[in-house]
Amino acid sequence: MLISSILSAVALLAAQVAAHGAVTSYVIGGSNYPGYTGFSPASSPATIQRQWPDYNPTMSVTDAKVRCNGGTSAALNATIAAGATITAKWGQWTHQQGPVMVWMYKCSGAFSSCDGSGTGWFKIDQMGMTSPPLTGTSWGTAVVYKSLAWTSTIPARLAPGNYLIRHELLALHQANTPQFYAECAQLHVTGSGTATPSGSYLAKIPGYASQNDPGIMIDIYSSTATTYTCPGPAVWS
Ligand SMILES: *[C@@H]1O[C@H](CO)[C@@H](O)[C@H](O)[C@H]1NC(C)=O
Ligand SMILES: [Cu+2]
Repeated sequence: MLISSILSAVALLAAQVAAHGAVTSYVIGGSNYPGYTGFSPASSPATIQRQWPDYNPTMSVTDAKVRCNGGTSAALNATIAAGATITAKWGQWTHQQGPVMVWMYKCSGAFSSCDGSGTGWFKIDQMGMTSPPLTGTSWGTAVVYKSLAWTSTIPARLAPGNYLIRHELLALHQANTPQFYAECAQLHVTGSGTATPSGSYLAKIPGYASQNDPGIMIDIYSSTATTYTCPGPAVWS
């Protein structure tokens, strides 16, 4: 009896750990770029992705870990042309309520000294709820649940340079208990674009919105809202 309750407690814990996820690879121009696998310190081969410690959610928009799930610079970078697509892939993902938000950040120089600090992050893509109810599955994260992938286009007019790309899943399935899942990778963007976002398109991470933002602190089970607004700035495209 005692042993069986311990065993079911262990099984429950394992299920909870398995109930999270992280980006584990990228596809750019038909090439596959493995992401970080295994928990840090790194034992996997060098990647374009900043390493992350575990699948656990970050619970606060002001936690430093929300930026790149704790990752610091990676050894590699991938070249991508402005206007081309990048697909992020998740090894596993289980939540279907909440937005997907894809962000970029222009590094001023080498990736090794690019930490993503300051008000330099901008969104290139996002999907919140496309139709109610809030408890349904018409959400960006439901697309990731079904396909374990998310494809975005690098804006064609974006100026070339070294950029971080950050894929963020915000899971809202627990009332007033937001869960942030974000990983970053290093991209060398090429092309003849000349534009970079400014002003209200830019945010700092952590802290791109208030923890009390209605898109973050929400009880999807008691709210009667029929629309949802993603937290943070508008998409720059
Ligand atoms: C990006 O990777 C290339 C090799 O693919 C390397 O030559 C280059 O130095 C890297 N860029 C940075 C800024 O680390
Ligand atoms: Cu989870």
